[in-house]
Amino acid sequence: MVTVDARPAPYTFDLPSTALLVIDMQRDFLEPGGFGESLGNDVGQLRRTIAPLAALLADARAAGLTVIHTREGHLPDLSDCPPAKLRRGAPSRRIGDPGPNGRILVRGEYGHDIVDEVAPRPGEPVVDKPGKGAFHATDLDALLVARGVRSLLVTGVTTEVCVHTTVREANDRGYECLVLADCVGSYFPEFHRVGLDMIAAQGGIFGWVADSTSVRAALPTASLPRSSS
Ligand code: C5J
Repeated sequence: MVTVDARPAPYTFDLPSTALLVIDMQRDFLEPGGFGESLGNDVGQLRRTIAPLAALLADARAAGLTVIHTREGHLPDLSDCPPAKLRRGAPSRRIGDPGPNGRILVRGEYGHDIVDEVAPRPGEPVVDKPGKGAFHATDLDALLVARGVRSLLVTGVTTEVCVHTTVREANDRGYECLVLADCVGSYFPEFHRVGLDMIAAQGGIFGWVADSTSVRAALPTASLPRSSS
């Protein structure tokens, strides 16, 4: 068993029943010309997650941890995109519209794929999801059950949307989620801070929060100095 410092209390997990979940680290959210920018967001806000997540991925892979990626997006005919989602707001480009990285938030397009720095390795499942939550209309739960996973180290974007929705879904399904504060990001620094507080408040109502350095130091293949726990 591995124990790391976390809010609101230390978080304990064992490697065989733990997965590193990497949520929606897609060009559509992190690079100019995609879905995030079309909504008026400064995509630069999310890029600080890339370096710590790449370092965590390297240590997690070396430790043999299960790594699972997700991508938010829709079929080319948009048949899996609820009209309410398609019509919402006043973006400069809507889902399915052409953009510099291909059609916005459409599967198979360049913008829909994961940024190079944290790209999936062969054998790592990539779960395509039409919604904000990674359990909705996907086989993520079956995939985790098949691997005996009970604990999730949660990373990706954005803190208050797809990360939060997924953590809430996971919590209701009995998974214990540790959200890694430096590896999740929001276009809104205040939403990021409060989003993390909401997870850890009330005795950890949805889960735990820690920095990735705590996890990396505790892994058996640590490239950081081992923690005392
Ligand atoms: C959003 C996401 N923000 N991955 N998606 O629409 O958080």
